[in-house]
Amino acid sequence: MTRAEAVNPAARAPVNKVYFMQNSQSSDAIIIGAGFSGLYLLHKLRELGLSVVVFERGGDVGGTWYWNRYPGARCDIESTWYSYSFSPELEREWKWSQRYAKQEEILAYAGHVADRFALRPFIRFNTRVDGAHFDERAQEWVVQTDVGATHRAPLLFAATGPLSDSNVPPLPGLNTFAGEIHHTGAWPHQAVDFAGKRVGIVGTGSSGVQTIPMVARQAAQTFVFQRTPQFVLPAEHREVSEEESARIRSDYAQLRTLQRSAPTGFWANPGPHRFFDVSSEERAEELERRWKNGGFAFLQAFTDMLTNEKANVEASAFVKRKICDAVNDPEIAARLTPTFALGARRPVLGDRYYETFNQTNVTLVDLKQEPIVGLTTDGLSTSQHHFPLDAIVFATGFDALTGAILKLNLKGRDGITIQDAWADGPKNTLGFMVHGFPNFFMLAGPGSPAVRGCVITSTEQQVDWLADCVAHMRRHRLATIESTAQSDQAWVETVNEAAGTTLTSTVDSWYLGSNIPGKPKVFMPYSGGFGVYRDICDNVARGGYERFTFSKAPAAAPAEQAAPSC
Ligand code: NA7
Repeated sequence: MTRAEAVNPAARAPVNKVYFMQNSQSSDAIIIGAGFSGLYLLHKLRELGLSVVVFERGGDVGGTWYWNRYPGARCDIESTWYSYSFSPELEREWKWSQRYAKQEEILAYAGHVADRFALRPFIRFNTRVDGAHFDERAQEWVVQTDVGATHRAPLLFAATGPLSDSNVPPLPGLNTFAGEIHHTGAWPHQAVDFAGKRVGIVGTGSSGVQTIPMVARQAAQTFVFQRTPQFVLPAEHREVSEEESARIRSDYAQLRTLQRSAPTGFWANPGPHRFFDVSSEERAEELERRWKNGGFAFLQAFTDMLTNEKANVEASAFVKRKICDAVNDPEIAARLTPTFALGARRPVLGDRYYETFNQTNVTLVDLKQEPIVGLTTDGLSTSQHHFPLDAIVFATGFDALTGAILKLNLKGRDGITIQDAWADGPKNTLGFMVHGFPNFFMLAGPGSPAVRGCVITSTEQQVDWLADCVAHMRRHRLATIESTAQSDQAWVETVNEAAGTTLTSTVDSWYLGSNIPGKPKVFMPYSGGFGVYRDICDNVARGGYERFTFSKAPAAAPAEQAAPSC
């Protein structure tokens, strides 16, 4: 008996032809991506009785956790929240060992889910989708993969991940460097040995902040090339004891209610007071308490800390003092200190990040003072120095939210390409659909709230909504669904309005696409909060899927005209 069969008797049943035919080139639905959203979508569509095939470019399930194997990789949301909520049995049986799960543990969890719900037989691994067009006559998507096969299905879902298209800056001389080059988002499966080496790390976002202390422990010399300093809050990693794990698992029903009530999709103990409604001593005490406990709860110490400018200045000053305390050299501390408001960019959780810069083998290079001019065979040059290196790590992030979808090379109705449709930015309705692309659905993409908090919480809601929509179409014999041009435009405006109420629209970041040269600068994720988004989606469904148009499936041929069977 396989592991899957041991945990789930359903896995012992023969693969049902209603769902999937191994050699068939067509199915009811195609899902691109077997990360967390793709896996749950596959499970839901199978429950509806659809035949589904999933194409996954990686060799296993897990999406971002399959690719991001760099040293120190972990989730910055606590494992209690960063997990599926759709199955109480799954919640009871899976034990997280750490407060913030490491990449290996999250990958193991994704594998467990795939086995437990018998999902693997429907996934074609190591298969990249290179193109897809909508065949209007057949009302089907025709999908091409890099293994040469063509597959057809009426429904096409991009579960391609919001942060999956790695951004390697096109630096002059990139191909001439003779040493090793790695990107954090496409890390080798074998451990990379940096012992005794001179290593350059470009980028100080979440991935850089997690990688840098780990590399600095091993490498002879570590050069950190920083373009924008971040607010790095202490994570305070720790093991989860047996008792704590048992308590969490037995309390999940209440915990999920709390989680769904949070605008970010995870619960971070929001404080009840406004910043200036308590004394300065009480404020300092509360900030200190939350700093010591670690995590994003620090940002929720007071209700208006990220919206009231004066409160934000004080809270930012608190963190800046912590940077000065942690870093011995005041000049280095100053270079590590952000100049934007706390919360204007998604803060980063770190583990003794600032202290790493006290190590004598670590050098901070400020790219604002001396930009990179290019790579040579033996290293990296800035406008002022040349740094001989044995290895370069690009922790330079992703072409977020749109990169992976654009690479699908979609052609919709009348031959319109997704590149044309999104020339001025990713227009869409509710983050789900794009006008001109019938029956093509997105998860965790532009217009969705996923990256503004816990991606799993968000995509579970999105999958549930989409599954209901598919069930509605089948019930009413509807062949296609498509968003209208007006509703796409209206959603872009809603996304912009919601962004305008936050600090995050005020500074450059990947939310705006400003990390990718030439990308339209448009605020992409929906920032109005998970609960508000859920209500909007539910109202649209209750209103008979207003904002979308449907076409009817052709009536079934009368029995006497049916083709004779052999
Ligand atoms: P991020 O957060 O996009 O960070 C990328 C980092 O790389 C950031 O410091 C960038 O500086 C830097 N970067 C990007 N391009 C360049 C070039 N050309 N030269 C120098 N430095 C560059 O990606 P991560 O992988 O760290 O994290 C992604 C998300 O994963 C994160 O937000 C969490 O949600 C989890 P910049 O800030 O653009 O000046």
